Amino acid sequence: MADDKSFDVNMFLKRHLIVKSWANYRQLEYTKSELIQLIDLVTPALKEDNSLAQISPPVTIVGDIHGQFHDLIRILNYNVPKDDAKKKSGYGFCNNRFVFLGDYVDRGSHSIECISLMFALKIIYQTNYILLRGNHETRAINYAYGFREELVNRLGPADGKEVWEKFNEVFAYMPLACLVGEKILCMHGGISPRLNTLEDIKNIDHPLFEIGNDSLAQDLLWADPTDGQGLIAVSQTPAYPKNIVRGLSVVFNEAAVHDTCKRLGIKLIVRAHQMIPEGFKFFADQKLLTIFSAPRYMNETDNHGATLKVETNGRLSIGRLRNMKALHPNVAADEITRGDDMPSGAKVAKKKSNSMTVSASKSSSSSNSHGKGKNKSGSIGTL
Ligand SMILES: [Mn+2]
Repeated sequence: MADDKSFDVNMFLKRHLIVKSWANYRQLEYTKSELIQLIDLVTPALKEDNSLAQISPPVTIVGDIHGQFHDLIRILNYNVPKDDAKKKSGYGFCNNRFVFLGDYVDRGSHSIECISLMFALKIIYQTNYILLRGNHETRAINYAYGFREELVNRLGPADGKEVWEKFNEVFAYMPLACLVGEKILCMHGGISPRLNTLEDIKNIDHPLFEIGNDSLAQDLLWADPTDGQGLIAVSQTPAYPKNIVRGLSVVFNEAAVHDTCKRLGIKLIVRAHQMIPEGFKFFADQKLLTIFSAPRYMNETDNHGATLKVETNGRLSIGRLRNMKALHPNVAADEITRGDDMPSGAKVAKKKSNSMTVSASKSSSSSNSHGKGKNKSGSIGTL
């Protein structure tokens, strides 16, 4: 337990990175005081990113984490050259650049670890880490889906509620979108009929304490591509009908993606927000990519995770995280269908899969592994 009076963010970070055995891993201990000091320190760093953050390649883009702390550590360590890792006492990833697409909390069992580690990295390596806001970094959602409960259980009712309030205050400072190398636009959910220019994102209030209904901010956090079925999806006209699965925001068709890319002068949209069995999925002639980075989501689905690496020369490659443990044997089929994070019409593989395939090759494909045989990456082309 840390000494409350002398919060040291470097020591706090270190505590999250030294895990002797994942087999016996339970959880870190936190005090109200250190979490509040962490939040106070990260607030100005997040504020500086504005509503539309910007970062240059090389950068790794990461999708939903959802309290899966072990998988977050795997992602951070992924593709760190061994020499680099040694030089920096095993934390070779710290100086690498990342854009996280939000949904750090809820669902999984270690939301506090995930968001705390993210904030510590943001404080220490401010310009290397862009932490976008997901729909779970909003009060009504993380009240209901686990984060508040975890804080109350681990800190006690009074401190837990106080820290939960404080976290939700700082979530308002997280940027809603990020421009990577001026050609890739990232957000958690999707595009919007209210997104006409990049200025529209820059003009959103920052901090944003109320997302608002039928707003650009709500669509950036919540929208989904249509599932490819029906007339709307194949229409040549941009369309943004109501998002029935989520009960708010919109879905958008392929024409809407092409139209948005053209108007904003971007080549690719990268978003998260939907569990994808393979960890990633293209839409609209590879103009939109969904990345989901929580393998074996909630220990219920057999999905892989994925990240996207963008190189300085525009080369894109998918890093894939295999799911690791066996499925929980007592999962009923209906338990895996959750409107909140489930794409409509997604096929969920329920059987255990041990094979890794590198797919979605647009050009030549290569694979390499730095993850002790557990992760693989595959080139998917160049911007
Ligand atoms: Mn989401």
